[in-house]
Amino acid sequence: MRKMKIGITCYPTVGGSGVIATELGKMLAEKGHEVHFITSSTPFRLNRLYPNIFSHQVEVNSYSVFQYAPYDIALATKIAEVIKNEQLDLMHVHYAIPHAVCAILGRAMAGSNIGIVTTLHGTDITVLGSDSSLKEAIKYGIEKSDVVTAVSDSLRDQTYDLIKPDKRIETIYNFVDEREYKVTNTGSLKQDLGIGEEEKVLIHVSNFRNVKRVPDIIDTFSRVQKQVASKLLLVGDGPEMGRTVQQVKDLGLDKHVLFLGKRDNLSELYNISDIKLLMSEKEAFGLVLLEAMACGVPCIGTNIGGIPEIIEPGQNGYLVELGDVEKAAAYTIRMLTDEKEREMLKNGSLETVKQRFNSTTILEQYEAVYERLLDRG
Ligand code: GMT
Repeated sequence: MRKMKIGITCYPTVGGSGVIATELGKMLAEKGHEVHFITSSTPFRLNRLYPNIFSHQVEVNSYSVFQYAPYDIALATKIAEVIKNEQLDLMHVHYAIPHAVCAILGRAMAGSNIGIVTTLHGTDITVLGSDSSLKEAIKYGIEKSDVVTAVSDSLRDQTYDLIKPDKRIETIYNFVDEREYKVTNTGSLKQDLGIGEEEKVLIHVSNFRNVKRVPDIIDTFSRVQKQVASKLLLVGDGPEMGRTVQQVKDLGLDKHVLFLGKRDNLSELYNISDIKLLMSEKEAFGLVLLEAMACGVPCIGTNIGGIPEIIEPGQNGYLVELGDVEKAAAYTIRMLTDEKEREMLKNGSLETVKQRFNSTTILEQYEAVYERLLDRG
């Protein structure tokens, strides 16, 4: 395998796309490639010094003459600068807009012909794709990229339906860093969080946006709690948090729901959990499902987007239709009370990650894409 100089642009803050871009960069660097992150701030998972990873920060200045700071132009300029100064072999950008469009502009500014790989993660297609002020830019970003990947077949198909690009899109699934997400002993964590040894633990992790349908999580838990002594861990924060707190109060669940906010130690939290819930109305993939499964936690999710490409009913969890909290509660209660089934689903979850979403295989798929681009000359 040739050693390459790879530029990566993503949203560096918390979020699945930022996690995947950063973990990919770290693993590529571990394999000897030189990785240049070109982002608005240092990616949050880039938490230590890596000798062959470089972070180039985009400076966005505000000017009183402009109503909005020109982030996209500043990013394109930075990409051009890094392509030239570092002699990059290719750019891998996450999100069609603005990142693919910025990379295309940056490449032109640099007078270069390096390959651009664009990975679609969901929101750019399923939410922004129906915004007429952005649709043409998304299509342009996709069509002018050299290779376009989507994180699930569902997202690939939705992109064809919504954007209708004249471009082949290939699916490369997300992955987890198995060194971080694994079955571990968490010592007294359950006790430290005030959870009784005999109590079961449900977990939901998200950015509490509308699309995550957090009220369905609470409604499901409220049904479960009546029958099984249990606690619900809510991890993350976002625009729907206020409403969630109110709903928990209204249902008298205050003592049973733990609001943990944004956390880094997700692996430990999964390791004290029995079931993971994800009831979204839009979800291109659902990286949090993989992270949970890698820690041996079976999942219940909606039959939406990429979720059915991860959850195999009866193998590693169950699927329910959007909003079907009755069914979600029934499955949860069964899984929590039937030790044998839970053990079987736990093993199934670990197997899913190992067989279909392991980092070695996914990394090789990205490297094969990069090789193809370099061979093109
Ligand atoms: O889910 C979010 O709101 C965050 C968003 C992001 O940009 O990080 O997540 C998207 O990309 C993740 C990584 O590929 C996927 O696991 C999520 O399913 C996807 N979110 C949506 O499609 C809503």
